Formats: sequence, structure tokens, C-alpha cells
Amino acid sequence: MSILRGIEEQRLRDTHNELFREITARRQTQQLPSRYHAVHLIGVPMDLGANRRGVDMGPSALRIAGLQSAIEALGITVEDRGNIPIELLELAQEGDPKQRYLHEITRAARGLAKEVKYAHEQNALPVTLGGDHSIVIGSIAGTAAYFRGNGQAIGLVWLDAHGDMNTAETTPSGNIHGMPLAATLGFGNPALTHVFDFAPKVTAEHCALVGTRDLDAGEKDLIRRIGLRVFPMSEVDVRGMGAVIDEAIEIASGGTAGVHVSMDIDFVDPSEAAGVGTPARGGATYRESHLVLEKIATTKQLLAMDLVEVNPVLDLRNRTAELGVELICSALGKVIL
Ligand SMILES: [Mn+2]
Repeated sequence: MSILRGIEEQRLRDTHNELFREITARRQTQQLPSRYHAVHLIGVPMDLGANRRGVDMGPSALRIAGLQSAIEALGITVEDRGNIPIELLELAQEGDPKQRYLHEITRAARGLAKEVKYAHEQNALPVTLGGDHSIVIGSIAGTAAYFRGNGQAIGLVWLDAHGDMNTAETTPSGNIHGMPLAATLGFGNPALTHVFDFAPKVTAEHCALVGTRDLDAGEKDLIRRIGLRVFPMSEVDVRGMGAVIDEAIEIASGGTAGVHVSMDIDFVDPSEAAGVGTPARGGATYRESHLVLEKIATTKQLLAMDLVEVNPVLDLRNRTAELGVELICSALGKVIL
């Protein structure tokens, strides 16, 4: 009698578990916009735009942390497209000290732009792995060019401790990874602003910067001049991350085909993400970071994602790359229940 009951209970448990797995899997894969049938991973081992070495190993660190299998576990098909070839810093020409390695960064941006546009053409959602933040000049150009072909604008949510709103005229460092948002919005050297021969890639009205806590004087001027909506950490403190990201998504998705998310891992507080080139205290917590990307997934507006500035040389046991993998999965629809 008790044996039979035991078998019966086991069977019920099995059925329940199976149903639970099915429901979870269905929920997880429902979060991508319906046009996407797969994810393309594109690595860009670039550190020419940064002032500290090591972010060129970011794509490897993310792959070693199990990125592909983690996305596949969500029921999503993944194609790893490999890396965009990048010249070694030792062999590249530094050129103008106000925009160091401009030639090589521009060349890489064009290559990445083609690869990202190709992903959209294949109905695959491109996930670009950095590399320093200068590379997203290319990824956003690819997303913008594809949707421009359909007569549609794109929105942009920029998650970053910094503004990345410098130009060669305002930069204190000459590092191009401090310029990609300005270039995307049409400000700076034409080599950076005019990938695919059009600018801007995104207009300020469809763009939101979230998590900011460190801006240069020239960046503040440009932000005010064009009326770019910035949600600094001080606003997050008062309103909460949930309300802030809701408004940011509204800005980026209103009247656009959807949202390109560009995430500098230094958005997250250095206590959780030590392996970054330019750490800044007072960043998003672990849960706030997940919340941001979970909310983006829930809206089904995600068109493309960049995860950049992971620096394994400065990391502890690859923890920052592991966090990067988790955050990408949240953006692609992973939920706790
Ligand atoms: Mn950045």
C-alpha cells in the first residue's frame, strides 16, 4: 500500500516537474521580440580605445564563463560568429593624441557594423562582446542601418558609469572609448559618426543614459545643449531603479523599432564588478542590474545588446565575466520563476 502510494506520489511529482519546466521554458523564450529566432555572438577583442590594457580579453572571458550554453539553456539557438579581427596595440598607429588609434578603431567599427547588420538580416539578435566601449560605434551603426532600411528609427539605452559623450575637442584623455555615445548621436570626427555614411545613428529624443556618476565638463555641456535625458545615480537613489528604467525604456521605445542596449559593465558597482577598466564607486547593485535587464526583456523591445569593458586582468577569478553572462541572460528573458 505504502509502496503504491510512493509510486503514485513520485509520478505526480514528475508530472509537476515536467509541467514546471515547460512553463518556465515557454516564459523564457517569450521575452525576445518575435522577429528574432536566434542570437549571434560577436566578439571584438579591442583595447585601443581604452587607457588600461586587458579589455581585449573580455570576449574570451565571457566565452569561458559559459555564455553560449547559458543562452542555449533558455531555449534560444546561438551562433558564435567569432571575433572581428583587431590589430595589436603594439603594431597599430597611435596617430592624433586627441583621438588615439582612430584609424584602427574606425576600421573595426566598419567590420562590426556589417556583422551586426547581417545578424538582423538573418533575424538573429546580435550580442556584441567587448572590448572597450569604442566598438559600439560599429554595433549601433549596424542596428541603425538595418532598421533605417525599413524606414524606422531605433532607440538606445546606455548603461554606464560615464557619459562617453566626449569628442576630440573636449576629451581629457584622447581615449576614444570616452566618445562612442557622442559619435552615435552625430558629434565628433566624421570617421566615427559616419559609419555606413549617415548620421546620427540615434537622435537624442530616443536615447537615455542610465547609472551615470562621472561626467567631464565638456560632456555636461554637450548633454545640456542637445537635451539628452540622463538618469544619474542620484536620481536612482531617490526614485528607485525600477521607475528610472521604466522611463528610460519609454524614451527609447516610443516611435522606434525597438531598443539597442549598450552596457558598460562599470554600470555595476565595483564591489560586484571589479574587472573593469574605469571603476567608479556608487554604481548599481547586483539586483538593480538584473532588474534593469529583466525589465527590458519584459517589454520585448530588445533589438541588440553590447556588453563591454570586461577586463579579466583586473578581475577576481573571472567573476565580472560571470556576472556579464548572467546579465545577458536576463536581457534575453531569463526569469527566476
Ligand atoms: Mn562606457
